Amino acid sequence: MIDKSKLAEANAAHADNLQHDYDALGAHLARRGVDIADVLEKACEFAVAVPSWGAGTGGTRFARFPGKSEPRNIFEKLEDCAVINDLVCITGEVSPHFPWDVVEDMGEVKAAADSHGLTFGPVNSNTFQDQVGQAHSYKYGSLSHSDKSTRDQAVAHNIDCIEWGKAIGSDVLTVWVGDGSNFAGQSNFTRQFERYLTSMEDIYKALPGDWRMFIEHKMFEPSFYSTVIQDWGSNILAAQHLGDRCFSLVDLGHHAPNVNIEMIVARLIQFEKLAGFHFNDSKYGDDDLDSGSLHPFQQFLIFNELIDAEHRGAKNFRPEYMLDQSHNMTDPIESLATSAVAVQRSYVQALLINRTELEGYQDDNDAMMASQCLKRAYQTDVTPILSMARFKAGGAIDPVGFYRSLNYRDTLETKRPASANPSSGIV
Ligand code: PSV
Ligand code: MN
Ligand code: MN
Repeated sequence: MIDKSKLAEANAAHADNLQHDYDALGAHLARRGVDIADVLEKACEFAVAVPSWGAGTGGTRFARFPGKSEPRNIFEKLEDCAVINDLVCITGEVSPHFPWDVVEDMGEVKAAADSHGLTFGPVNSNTFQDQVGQAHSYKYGSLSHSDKSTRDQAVAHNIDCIEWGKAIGSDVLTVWVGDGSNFAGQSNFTRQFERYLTSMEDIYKALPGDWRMFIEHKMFEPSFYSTVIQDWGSNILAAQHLGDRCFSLVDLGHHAPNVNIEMIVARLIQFEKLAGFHFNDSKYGDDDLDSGSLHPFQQFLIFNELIDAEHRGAKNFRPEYMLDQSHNMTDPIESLATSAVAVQRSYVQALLINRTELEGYQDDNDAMMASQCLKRAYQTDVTPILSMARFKAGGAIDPVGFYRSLNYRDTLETKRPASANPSSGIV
């Protein structure tokens, strides 16, 4: 999507400084016994998927302020996702949301992605919204609804998602439902969860043998008193109930403030149920702010757990990384590119933790040194490694600066006239 000669020219202006900074960091890390080349290699292998719906300008329940030249359909979303990947080279996978991203011939969607060098990650179902012409409303729930016909409709939609997913080469179905209640006494918690599990059993049965199913928990919203899969407890119970190919997905924004998310991650890994992540940041709850924009230390601590699991050779450990953000104030391309790098940054910082030393401090109950051991990795500015990884992969040393120089949105203004409700569904 972007002009390679312009990119080469822009990179040339930064290349000498980058090499200088990279060499200086390399010398510093060498004194700590770390070979920067090994870290660079791992940084280059890192990947995080982008959500198709994140390419559109989001909104709140109060208003939506449409962005200039925002994508109006899956093909235009893929164009923007291709730009992001051209800039940062770690977002080659796109996670679609259905039915927002459904077209008559899903083969065309696959072909479009192929033409951009993109592939598809987990597919997401949507039974938190009514679609035009649907027979039964989800106002009072979907997979856990008291009415069987409504539950069946929600199950059928998830099975459709698997079919659409097959057509585009996905092998994961992520299920998040908004089911819950707003009044004490409105729903019987146990019967509601039983109905949810029965519906999920039907979906699980329809899963192809090489597919996995991810369940996403969320504490509140759209329901404000109770939510069926409100936390990792209900999530892992459901995943364990459903079977070996069902896992629990952690969306960083779906917990109460101050919850120890890294510890939840450790538990899910220990019991072989970690599906992966929807990365974003949050101050209050599901704010869908840019990843690492508020709590980069928390994100680093999560990667500490992930790298620890990798080191220990944890069983059934194959986490999928994905962003899930809603951009109301920034250009989604800039936010998604920046967030992808912020997640990669946490990963690279966590690679620098001296695990042998850390274990020693933990065994000796040396709280201060254990904390300093983590902080030493966290406080290392790994920017030169991240920039070098992009440069080597053919991306931009300065992604946002270069993107701005393209005036991308201006060039698309006639091709993509403003639309009040793009198919991201987020209004
Ligand atoms: C719900 O808040 C959520 O995080 C789920 O992942 C949805 O699929 C996504 O947002 C988009 O609405
Ligand atoms: Mn999510
Ligand atoms: Mn969310």
